[in-house]
Amino acid sequence: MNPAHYVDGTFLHDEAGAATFPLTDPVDGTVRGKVPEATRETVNRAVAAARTALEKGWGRGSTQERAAALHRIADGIQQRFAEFVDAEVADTGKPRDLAATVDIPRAIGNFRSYADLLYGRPERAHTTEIPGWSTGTGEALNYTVRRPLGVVAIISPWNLPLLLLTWKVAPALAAGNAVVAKPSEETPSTATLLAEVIHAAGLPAGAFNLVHGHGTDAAGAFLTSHPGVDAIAFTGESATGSAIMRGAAAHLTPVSFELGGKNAALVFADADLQAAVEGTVRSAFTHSGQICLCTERVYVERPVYEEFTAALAERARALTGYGPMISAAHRDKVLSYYRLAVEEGATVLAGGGVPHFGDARDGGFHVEPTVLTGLPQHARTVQEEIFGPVCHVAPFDTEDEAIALANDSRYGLAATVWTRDLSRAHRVPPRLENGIVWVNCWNLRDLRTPFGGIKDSGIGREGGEYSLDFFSEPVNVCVRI
Ligand code: NAD
Ligand code: 6OD
Repeated sequence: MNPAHYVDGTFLHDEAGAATFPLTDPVDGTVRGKVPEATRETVNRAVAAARTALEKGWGRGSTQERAAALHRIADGIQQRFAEFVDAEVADTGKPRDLAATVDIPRAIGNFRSYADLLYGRPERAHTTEIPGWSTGTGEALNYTVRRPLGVVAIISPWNLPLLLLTWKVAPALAAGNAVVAKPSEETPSTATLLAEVIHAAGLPAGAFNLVHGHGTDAAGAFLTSHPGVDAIAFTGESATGSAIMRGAAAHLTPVSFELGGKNAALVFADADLQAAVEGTVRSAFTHSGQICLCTERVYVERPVYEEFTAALAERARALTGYGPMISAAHRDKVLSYYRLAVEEGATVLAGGGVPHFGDARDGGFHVEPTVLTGLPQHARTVQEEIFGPVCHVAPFDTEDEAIALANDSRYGLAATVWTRDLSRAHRVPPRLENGIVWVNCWNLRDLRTPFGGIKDSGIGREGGEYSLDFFSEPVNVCVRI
């Protein structure tokens, strides 16, 4: 498929003279399509269409109407499930079962969970009455209503393209905003299918708009620095977050940021070691490490360090069927860290290079699942986000030391704790400087829980009411009695 912009209820195919860029298959490196590059004019049209949709009443309807619309979108994705899976696999090269069991079902779940949240709400959501007390002249009844922010820009990355796009689009629409979305230039296909589904679901023209293109000095920057945008929800690299913030500063546009991570796993000697090894195989190597929640630093209590490390390396060497890096550029970045690790003194226990398949995949962007040991805590390989199938394992001696090592990072997204000690399981998580801590599991998600990071890993929280809070503004109404 050749992706198209969707602006003001219309798909813009093959605009005369419009620039395009190639869509590459990361599995074998072949070019499989072309993507239109949105101009500033196209972005302006999308923002104007979103504003007009609001002026015509989108967002002022009942919560029940919007909930029903979200369910129709979820139904539409469900009906075209196989197409969505095909498109996600084609863009990312990720294993088919991952797209079919995580990405696309979660996208459906994103719409359904926000629809369900809306059903329970009164028409004037979040109404809180505070009767009987006032600093002024007489009694008053205070209550709070929430109103949508207006036109919101949504910028999403390539690693979980539909999951992370819908994770923002669903609550933004649920709260009554009009959306202009820009997916990653690497993964435009499921976003285009989503626009088709939203079109078929009967949302008014302009309530949802989609523009394709690059970020820097292109569609992403045109959108996030646009004076007509009332809020920005972004997932991607921390450095990109800084760039977006600079562009947004001129208009004081509020931001919600989900950024990078360098997530730690702490394996205590009392843990179920087999579960910890299997859990770390999942947390380090799922989607070839291209999930912001993936573990790149593992700290293991010394008595079980050798046994754990040997078992992890053996499992990593035995992995098959893994997908590629998203692009040649990202493959090269990950390989540069594999080389840097060796220069910094690492011992490579598994992987460390490029696999050879003897088929078309040798033209693609694969790297080997890699396990490293022997680096000091300050090594760049231990401190910088690599975003590939690689983790470094180091020993620790005490609980305090483990916590200090985990916290020694500019990032603070997620951590995993492996222990069978009930007290430790509750004692350690609050001391970890992260937005999310999993105990004896990884990436187990309840969509109503707060999701996000601290330090350089983000600003704000997503999920359930947290997203609805970001995408709406509380208004105090004070009625004199
Ligand atoms: P990226 O920052 O390169 O790109 C993300 C999006 O931002 C893309 O759509 C891109 O076109 C756009 N963009 C780039 N520069 C821009 C600019 N100057 N102005 C506006 N938009 C711009 O990230 P990526 O490489 O697509 O994704 C990988 C990164 O995302 C990793 O750092 C990963 O940790 C992070 N991530 C974080 C989370 C989270 O929830 N915390 C989730 C997924 C990915
Ligand atoms: O599961 C989620 O809600 C979520 N935001 C996952 C993010 C993964 C990052 O790559």
